[in-house]
Amino acid sequence: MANENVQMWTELNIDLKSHDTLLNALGPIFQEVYLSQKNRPAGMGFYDFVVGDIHGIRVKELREHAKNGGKVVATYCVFVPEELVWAADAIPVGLCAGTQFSVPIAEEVLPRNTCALIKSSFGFKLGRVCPYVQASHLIVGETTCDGKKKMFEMLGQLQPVYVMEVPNKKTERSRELWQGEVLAFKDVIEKLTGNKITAKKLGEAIDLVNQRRVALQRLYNLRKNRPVPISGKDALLATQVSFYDDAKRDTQMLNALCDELDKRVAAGQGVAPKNAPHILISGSPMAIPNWKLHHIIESAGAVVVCEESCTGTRFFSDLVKPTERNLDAQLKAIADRYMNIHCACFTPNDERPDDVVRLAKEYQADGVIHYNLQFCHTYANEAVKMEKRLGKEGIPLLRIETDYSDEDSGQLRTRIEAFLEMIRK
Ligand code: BJ8
Repeated sequence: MANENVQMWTELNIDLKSHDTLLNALGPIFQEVYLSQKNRPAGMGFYDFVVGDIHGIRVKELREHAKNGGKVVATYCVFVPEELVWAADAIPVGLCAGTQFSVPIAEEVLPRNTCALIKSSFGFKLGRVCPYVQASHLIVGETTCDGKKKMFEMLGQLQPVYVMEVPNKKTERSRELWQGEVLAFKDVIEKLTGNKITAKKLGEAIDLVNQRRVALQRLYNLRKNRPVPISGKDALLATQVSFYDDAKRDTQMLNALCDELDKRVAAGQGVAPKNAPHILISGSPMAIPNWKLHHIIESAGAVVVCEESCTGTRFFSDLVKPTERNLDAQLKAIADRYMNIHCACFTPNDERPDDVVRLAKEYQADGVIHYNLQFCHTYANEAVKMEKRLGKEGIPLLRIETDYSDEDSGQLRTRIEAFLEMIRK
């Protein structure tokens, strides 16, 4: 198997030496952050397996698909409507870029004062260490932030890239622009795959993705219980895996995990005492293996019960509304659903603080930690607004700005412990 993988990675033009270093570093981190947890749901065994074989079976499945004439479409943002990809019999893969490993590689080209997510993404391609990037036939970018926009220009010199224009406002004119973008994306995918997207295929794809969203909603709803039946780290991992696993299998595994959590809740069984502080994290997405903040919070005795982020509620809260099976109505429903993602790239974006207040109440969070990646101006700015808004609501907030390195871990730990001490009173 290991040899099979090496052969596959070689065919994908992976830098094997560098890739070995990456995988060898991941094992001990996963052991420390995940496998050391006590009283985990048995259903997490699947996710442990997925991480243990992170560049193995799934990449092999994508390769098989490609050998049979199928296409793989990689994305970096939850704005890209994956339904259109599935409907053309292609496979979408949400690329993760949560490791410091690829940051120095990117810094040889990109300005250092670029957010870690962008640097990590670009470093994966430049360093040829990610088989998912290498296995994809098209990378779909978006214009959500300036750093990404310019990075996609450079990425386009190394691999085929298509960029969707995400509007910055939520006006009627912006909605029209976005509908046009969704339509244009349909054409791009049809051209790439040679497959026509029909109303029947699109209807099936909408159902497929909606079912996964419903399963994630179920998982998150279970986190509203006290004691909470699953750690924030485990829930985050299950969400992160949803970005690149097969959607049908992923839905099944999520529902199996939720069945187990239902029983835990009925038995009053949790991963932390009832009085452990419950924390809501709001802000930038956390891609595998960015588990830093959750690990610090949960090592300090609190539990993360919700993430208002694109690796959290923004990924699955809204479904594509059911429509009659006709392409125009379906494409409009898709465009509407995606325009409702309250990313900080929008101005104004008052819906996001509203969401955080609502979620903090729904999840009975004792405090909110606003997390933004260093050099991400949109989320850093919204942190200021969030602080004012939550202050008015009497919800304690801690603002954290960090990157993927471990350099500030000690300092973060001290600040988080002090915050937990304050909300415990
Ligand atoms: S919809 S949050 S996934 S853009 S952290 S790269 S914004 S400088 S990640 Fe995002 Fe889509 Fe929005 Fe979600 Fe830029 Fe900020 Fe970096 Fe960011």
